[in-house]
Formats: sequence, structure tokens, C-alpha cells
Amino acid sequence: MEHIVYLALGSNIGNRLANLKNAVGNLTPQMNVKKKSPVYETPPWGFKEQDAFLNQALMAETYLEPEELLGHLKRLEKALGREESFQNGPRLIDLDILFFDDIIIDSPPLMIPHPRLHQRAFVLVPLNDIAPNLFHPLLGRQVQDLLLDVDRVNVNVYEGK
Ligand code: PH2
Ligand code: MG
Ligand code: MG
Repeated sequence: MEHIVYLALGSNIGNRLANLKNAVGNLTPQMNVKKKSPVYETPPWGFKEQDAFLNQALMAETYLEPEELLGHLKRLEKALGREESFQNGPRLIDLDILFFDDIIIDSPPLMIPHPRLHQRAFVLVPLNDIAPNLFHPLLGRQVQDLLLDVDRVNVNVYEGK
């Protein structure tokens, strides 16, 4: 069965824009990207002593199941040159699953919806551009409503609007 998934992309090491573009280009053929948000430049969240990130959200169709999708994204992160870091630390490319249809999975490392997405302007601002009415199955609120509760200062379009 075909699934609808939403991903968050992030990069704050090296050529950040090239890293995002490379990632999007290499999601295929397992994924068929249908919508892409503009790219935003965003202040680092969590661990502040690092460079600004570029972030983007996208929507794609896939026949992969959640575990397979996670494996696909982790392999791609590695292939693009990602190295080990610490939690919330700098990363060359980060590919996170935000939503997978309307399923709920609570078995680390697979957590769907992404457990911190509603706290993060760097996720919600781009996601709102492509899916304002998307419904969070655990919080019972749409993306456009979740966005009202986060601080979006210094989250600015970098490319693509
Ligand atoms: N990713 C993190 C931690 N902090 N901050 C921004 N602005 N953008 C990110 O993608 C990001 C972050 C961990 O994945
Ligand atoms: Mg992340
Ligand atoms: Mg990640």
C-alpha cells in the first residue's frame, strides 16, 4: 500500500543548501516527493553554540513501511557524509520522519509522529507552508494551530518562496 509521509530536513555543516538538495535528489526511487517547502534559515534549537541551520519540510509517497523508511533515511544520511554527533548537536544532514499516514508508533528509535515537532518553529514553519491543515493524531490539533504556540523569531526564508 502507498503511504503519505512528511519529512523534516536540516543541515548546519558544510554547504547546507547543497546538502538539502542532495538529500531530496536521493530520496527516489523509494520515495516520490510531491511537495517541498521553501528552505528556511533557523537559529539552533536545543544546543545554541553552533551555526544556524537550513531547514525544509516535504511530503512524499512511498511503498516503504515505517521501519524500512527509517533505514532508508539513516543510510542516506550516512551516504551523504553525516558523522556521529551528540543530541541536538551539529549535523551535515538530518532526515526526520514527522508523520506517516496517521499512525502512531512509540518504540524508539521509531517515534511517529516525531515527539518534538510541536515544540519547534524550524519544523512547523516549513511544514505549515505545505500542510497547514494536517492533523496531529496525538495532540488533536492542526499544524497551523501548533504554530501559534512556538517562537518563530529569526526563522526566515533562505530560498524558494
Ligand atoms: N535539529 C536538531 C537540534 N536543533 N535546530 C534547528 N534550527 N534546526 C534543526 O534542524 C535542528 C536544531 C536536532 O536534530
Ligand atoms: Mg532532528
Ligand atoms: Mg534525526
